[in-house]
Amino acid sequence: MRPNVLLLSTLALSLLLSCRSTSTKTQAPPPRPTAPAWKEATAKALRRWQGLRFGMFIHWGPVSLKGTEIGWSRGGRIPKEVYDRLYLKFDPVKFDADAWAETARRAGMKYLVLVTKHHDGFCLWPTKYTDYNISHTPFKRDIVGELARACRRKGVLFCTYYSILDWHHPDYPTDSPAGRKKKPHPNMDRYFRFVEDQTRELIENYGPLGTMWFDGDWERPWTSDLGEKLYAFLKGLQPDLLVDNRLGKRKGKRVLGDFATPEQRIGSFDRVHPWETCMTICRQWAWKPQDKLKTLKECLSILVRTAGGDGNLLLNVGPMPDGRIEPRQVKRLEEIGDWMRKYGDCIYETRGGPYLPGTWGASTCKGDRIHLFLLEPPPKGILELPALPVKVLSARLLSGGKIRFRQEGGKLRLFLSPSDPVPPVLVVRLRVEGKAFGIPPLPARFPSGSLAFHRPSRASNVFRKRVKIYGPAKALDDDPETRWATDAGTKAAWLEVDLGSVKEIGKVRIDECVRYGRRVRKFQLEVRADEDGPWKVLFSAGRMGRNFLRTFPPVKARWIRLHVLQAANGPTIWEFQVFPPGR
Ligand code: FHN
Repeated sequence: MRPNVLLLSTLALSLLLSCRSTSTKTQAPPPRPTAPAWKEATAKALRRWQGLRFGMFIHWGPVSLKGTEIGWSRGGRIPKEVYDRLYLKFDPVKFDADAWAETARRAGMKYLVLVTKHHDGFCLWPTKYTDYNISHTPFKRDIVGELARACRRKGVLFCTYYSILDWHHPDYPTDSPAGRKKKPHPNMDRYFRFVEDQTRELIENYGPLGTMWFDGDWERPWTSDLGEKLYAFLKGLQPDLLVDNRLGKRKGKRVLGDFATPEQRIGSFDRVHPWETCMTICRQWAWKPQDKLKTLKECLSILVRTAGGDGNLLLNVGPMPDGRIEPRQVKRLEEIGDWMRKYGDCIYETRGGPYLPGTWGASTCKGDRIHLFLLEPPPKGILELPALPVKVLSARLLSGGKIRFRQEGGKLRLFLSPSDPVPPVLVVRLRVEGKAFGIPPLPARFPSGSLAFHRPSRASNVFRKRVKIYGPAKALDDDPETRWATDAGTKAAWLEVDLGSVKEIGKVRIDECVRYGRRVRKFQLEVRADEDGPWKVLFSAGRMGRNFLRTFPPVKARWIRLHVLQAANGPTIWEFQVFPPGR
């Protein structure tokens, strides 16, 4: 049979073309490494989650039968063998997932994080990977599953907490109390597979989840490598799953995770890195009879200052052994919800600032609106703030009453006459020209004018050498919420400031932190004009206290030293300010 010339020539031509194309086409550059598939999904999920602003944290388990702290009381206040058998009696017959989800919704909480497994290893879902779980209790029902479905019915985003630290599991190396004991035959490789199996179970059976909150990264057996491996594993299962920063070691520059988790404190103002403060509504994470419940004012103050810092608030409840959230906690959450029903628009989908949060209050912004949350009525009804760099078009006291404003001379003055009775938080809405989020963050107070402001300093002692938090600079920053602190038992200490050049001074203001009592018994102010010269005592005094002011004949000096000679305990100073004569 004659060969098909046309076919052969076609083949030859295409072969030639492909060779030519290879030889003539410039080599395509190697593909640039593309962002992982989950990067975009995570970024979108983060923006959505940040807009939710307020969530419920739930710490619960058989330990509620004892009213002691989950995980931590195992092998401590509760003998291990007793703690580990509590599940055999755990029968929360009044558990009603819809009631919990409704309580969260009514509180204005847009998401809910349930502790599915804490450090004690007990699992609130019928996991296939250990019998130490809810299906082996008298209650048997799947708490995680029921709550996940209830949250979806109520429009509350369901999220989970999972402790990578597990003092109960035989393969995890450490044991109670508090990880101080060692297990006889640990196997971290096998334990890591257990963690992968369980987290997959949670995502596949109850997901998609909003966030997966990990905890327990601080113990040695867990490593950043394991964290990175698990993070990638989870993103592979659910690309838009948000994971907190407790899979890594939270040290150094590269912190693994999608959001930071300041705990029992309000995180610092940060519009760049997402963060969420977790805080207990009482004192203990898990149920504790007669625990101290935060007031409504305390809860609202935490909420507005967290949102004002551009963070989310995860407020924790610890349900009772019968499955109910304690009625007085439900009532407090309902009160918060009343406030959120009025002012939620000033919290949800907002960004923190432009005025930095503090003891005065906080601010959030959205579009051309700035919301000010004042935690105390301003003296004489006049609030003075540094002027905004944009025109203020209007002001309204949303919490009731009249308000006028004037922005001139570098100041924004608000003249308020709040309605009676004064609400726990005064809420002001400003409309400004342009996008409020474009206004660079600014302090809500005026610079003191202190010559020592942010000047180089040193001290004879700093509390546990934690210079970043308690160093002398914290008394020179005009921030009434930061302080220089010294170690307990310190009876004498000094703080020295270099003004940078010889300056004429005539007045000091010293604000002692008296939270722990007026500790300073005797102190003196010393100056010198040159670094090696003798210190000259300007004046001596006994007690210091809050807002200590002293003027003195003008003197020229470059170095100033606040020298505490006698103290009942470690002196601690909110602010040390130095002024020219006549200030
Ligand atoms: O040890 C836990 C504690 O019990 C609680 O779960 C908190 C919540 O963030 N996390 C750990 C302490 O940092």
